[in-house]
Amino acid sequence: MTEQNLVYFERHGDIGVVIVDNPPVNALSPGVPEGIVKHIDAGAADPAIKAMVVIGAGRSFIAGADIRQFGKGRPPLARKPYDAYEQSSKPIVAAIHGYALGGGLENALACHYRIAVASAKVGLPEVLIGLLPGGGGTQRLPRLIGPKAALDLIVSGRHVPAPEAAELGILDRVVPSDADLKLEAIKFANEISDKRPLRLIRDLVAKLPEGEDIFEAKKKEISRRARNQIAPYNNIKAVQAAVEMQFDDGLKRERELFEELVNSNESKALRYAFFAEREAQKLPDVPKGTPVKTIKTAAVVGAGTMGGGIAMCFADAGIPVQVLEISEEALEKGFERIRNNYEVSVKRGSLEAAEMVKRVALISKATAYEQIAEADVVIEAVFEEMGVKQQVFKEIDRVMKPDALLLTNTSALDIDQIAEVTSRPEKIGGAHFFSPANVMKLLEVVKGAKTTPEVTASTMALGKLISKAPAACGNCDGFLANRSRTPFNSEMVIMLEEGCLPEQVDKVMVEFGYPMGPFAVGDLAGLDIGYAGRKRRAEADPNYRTLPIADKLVEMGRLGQKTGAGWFKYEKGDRTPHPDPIVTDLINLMSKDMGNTPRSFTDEEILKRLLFSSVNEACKILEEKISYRASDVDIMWLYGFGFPRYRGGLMYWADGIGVQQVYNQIAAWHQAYGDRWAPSDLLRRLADKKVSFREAHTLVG
Ligand code: T1G
Repeated sequence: MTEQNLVYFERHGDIGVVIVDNPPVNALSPGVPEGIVKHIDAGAADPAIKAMVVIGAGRSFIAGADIRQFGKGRPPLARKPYDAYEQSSKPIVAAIHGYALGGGLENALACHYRIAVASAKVGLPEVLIGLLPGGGGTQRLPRLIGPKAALDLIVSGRHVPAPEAAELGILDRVVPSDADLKLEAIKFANEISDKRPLRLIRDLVAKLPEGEDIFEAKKKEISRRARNQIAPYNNIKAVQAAVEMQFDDGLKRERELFEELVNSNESKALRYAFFAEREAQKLPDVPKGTPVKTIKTAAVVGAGTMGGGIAMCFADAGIPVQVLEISEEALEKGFERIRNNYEVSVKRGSLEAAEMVKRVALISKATAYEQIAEADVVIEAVFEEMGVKQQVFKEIDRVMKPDALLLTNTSALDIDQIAEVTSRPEKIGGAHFFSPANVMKLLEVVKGAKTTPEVTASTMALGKLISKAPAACGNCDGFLANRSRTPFNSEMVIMLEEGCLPEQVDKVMVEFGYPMGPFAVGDLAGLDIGYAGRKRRAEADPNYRTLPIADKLVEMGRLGQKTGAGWFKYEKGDRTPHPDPIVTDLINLMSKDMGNTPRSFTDEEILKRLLFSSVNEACKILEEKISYRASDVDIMWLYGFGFPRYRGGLMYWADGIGVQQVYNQIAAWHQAYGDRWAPSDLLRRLADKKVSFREAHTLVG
């Protein structure tokens, strides 16, 4: 698209309107800033124009710089929009709908006034892609709303709804969401057209609150989640510059701090993850534009931990949801758990009490299948046993309206075996939530053999509707996420047989960036869950590699936090995992009984033994076409297993090491440990042809 039709100008009386039209989100792609400068400068020089409005065409204001352009060595702009706005002799109003994010909000902050519709959101989310606001946002926002409020927005990267933005002082006026924004903005421009002096944020002073070191406090606050990262700290330094320096010096400091980030591995990985999440929406076997089912009401069968969490996802999205349980007692227990979950959020301050009341009111009880018949979607979330699930599906098949989505939350069981007991297998798919369902963002969308593209597309759209990160896969034991994780779960226990200890493994993985170590996670989830899965697989596969140490713990009644002891021991009321000499002795004893001589492990070996085993399994999953592409594996690992986002994802991280090196190491472990380490055929071919994991699907055909 040429500059001409990316940004154009309209006259409305003596108000000039500059319209940015770069679908889908009006990113500041090449030609857009140039077009803005051209029209603003022309309007400022035109005697017939007394004020101007900048507005976005389509569904949004400007959503920020074009993230795809970073790293392409784009020459700096001859003249920036921010300078054009501030040097204009006439007032300029930024009119915001949809989003004003990053460079978009920075454009608005350089204007003289800001008006928005109530449904709009603004923010400086650059830290989420490992950057910082590089268009003056770190210097203007602290001057406009104070350094403390600015620090919160810039370091969190959160989107701020227009009403809150007005309260903070970012917006001068908020109009109803259904108002004609252009008209309102023109009216506002007429009102202020003669107002002088023109107010510029650069002329304000960012005053620190008395007696508070907000910067040290913020560093302390983020220290755990910002481990191993630089962007959050550079954002803090940039805001500090707004307090300590003159505006233009602060801009220079902002630029220096930005340049430190733009080519960092952290930002490249975070930008990769941003696009991987969007790439996951593109399903090669589901044509673009496949009709999706509109979801206005939902039902969940099962009021257990998962069922309750899933119901909360709908309520959080403002969708009425029924929860069906045959027993009143189980239903009440489920509702109690839902209320408790919300109360925890209210206590933590992340949810207003009034909002909790609204959401709880959206969740209703059902004790008979007939009551949920009219729901647009039903999600089965009952006990993980095939017979039980098939019985539920016979019932929902009997009662649900013909065009309802019938989804199962099973984490591993065969979707086709569930679908085959119904009269409409084509309407059935998997919607696998991760525990806790109301918190974890991943939604694994599983296609059965007969699942239609419409059902898959509708389930993916449902995922976005309830603010999840959906990613699709085919049907196999464990689907994509859990199947790719299974070798990791085995390898971590097998290493104990060789002399490693749970606390050493957990330390390595926490230092790598996981919020919790895998053994502590097991204790949190409950060790009996994995035990049942291992028993099922051992029955099905005589060659299944059992994990005697893990089984022994469960047989000793050490199920994890819920019994006060598992891999670690726990003091009453304290979730902190403590190494337990009983477990150390058990490991040493069983390792000796296996004829092993305990040896030491380097941190690198521990990390690669765990992650390479899953990379190899992911290659098998890609080879079997259960997954479309490696970046979907990354989405599963980022959102399902807490893989550190600033490392991009499992396959992105492996690419950082190199396919050949990964292959060589796996081949060596194949020699040392036998078949479980046999390199997948696809991995061998990738190494032979020097193809990256991210391009692996090109060899799958
Ligand atoms: N650059 C390039 N492409 C973008 C983009 C961006 N900033 N934002 C979205 N897209 C693409 C996206 O990949 C997808 O493409 C399509 O638009 C729809 O997006 C100088 C340095 C605005 C909340 O971080 O948060 O400004 O898949 O599916 O769910 O200081 O997009 O269709 O091919 O996400 O409605 C700061 C990033 C940049 C905002 C809309 N801005 N975008 O969500 O749609 S750095 C951001 C979003 C910066 C300055 C600094 C979301 C959204 P495709 P979507 P959505």
